[in-house]
Amino acid sequence: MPSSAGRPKIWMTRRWLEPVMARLEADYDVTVHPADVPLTPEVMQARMRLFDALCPAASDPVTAETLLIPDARVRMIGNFGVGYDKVDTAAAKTAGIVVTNTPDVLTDTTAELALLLILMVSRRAQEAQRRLHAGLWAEGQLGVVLGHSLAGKTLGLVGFGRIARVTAQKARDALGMKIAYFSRTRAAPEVEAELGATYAESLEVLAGMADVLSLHTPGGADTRHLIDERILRLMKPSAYLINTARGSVVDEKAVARALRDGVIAGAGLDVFENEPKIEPDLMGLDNAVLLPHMGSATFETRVAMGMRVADNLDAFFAGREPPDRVA
Ligand code: 8YV
Repeated sequence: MPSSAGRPKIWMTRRWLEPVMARLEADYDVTVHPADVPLTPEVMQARMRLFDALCPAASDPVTAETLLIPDARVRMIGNFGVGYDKVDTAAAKTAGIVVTNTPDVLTDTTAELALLLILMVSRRAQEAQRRLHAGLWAEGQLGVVLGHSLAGKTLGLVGFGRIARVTAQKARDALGMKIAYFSRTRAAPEVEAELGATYAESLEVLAGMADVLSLHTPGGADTRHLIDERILRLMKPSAYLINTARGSVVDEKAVARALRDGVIAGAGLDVFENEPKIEPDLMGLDNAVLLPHMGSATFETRVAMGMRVADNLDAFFAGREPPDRVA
């Protein structure tokens, strides 16, 4: 699609990495939204009238209010992320707008981040680093920043999709952890056998058996506050909670209380319900490792995600079925 006037017009809510921008700009008429202008519904609606496709990040809301305007020009949403809970897919279907996501390319990277959080929390790396920066080198004082070993401990996965399975495989192979999981649909026996994974009959059972409870469900209404005070109280006091899925899956105030009161031992959280705003009660706790939603944040993966969106745009505008269509 190199020729000028007829090129599809695409709008990106933020600038992607240069190799992706170069590819998109070669084929499309690309507009990048300025970082300092908030994405209000009015801004989104105006862009719906001007462009052929929108490319939001996974955290940008694309609501019914935006999608259902009567005079929309947009025909496709190329979501930059595997999770698309911020796109109202029911409204998109009603409006006849195609939605795509970016599966597979971020699976390993997000699983790596889950392992990073598991290791940081269990070895109290953040607390130790804070002490070091404060000039409190603790090496000579046995017992000052003691963590807990992971080998032989149980990693309990909530949800058992691609990222959960790769997290399980890495935790088993690299850390010697045992694997258990709960999901609405039980995996095939050969999948369980390959990972040595035990199926827990319920979330409650899994919460009670896990030394590390790691969340891998989609976001959205169905999983909102799945991890609440009741579930936290079923966990072992020595257990850790890890969330690389979506902030909405946990009741953050309940997690902060559980961390403060010793109901659980620690938490590693990469995602937050109202990100980039963080629940104030979670801030400053030594046993809460907080990261700014960086599960997919490597150069290689962010390029691959952008290329995946470009593949979907190319297919759509060539009149083919986009490979990663979700609505
Ligand atoms: C975001 C994500 O896409 O893939 C997802 O579901 O949440 C992330 O990869 C990324 O943070 C950019 O917003």
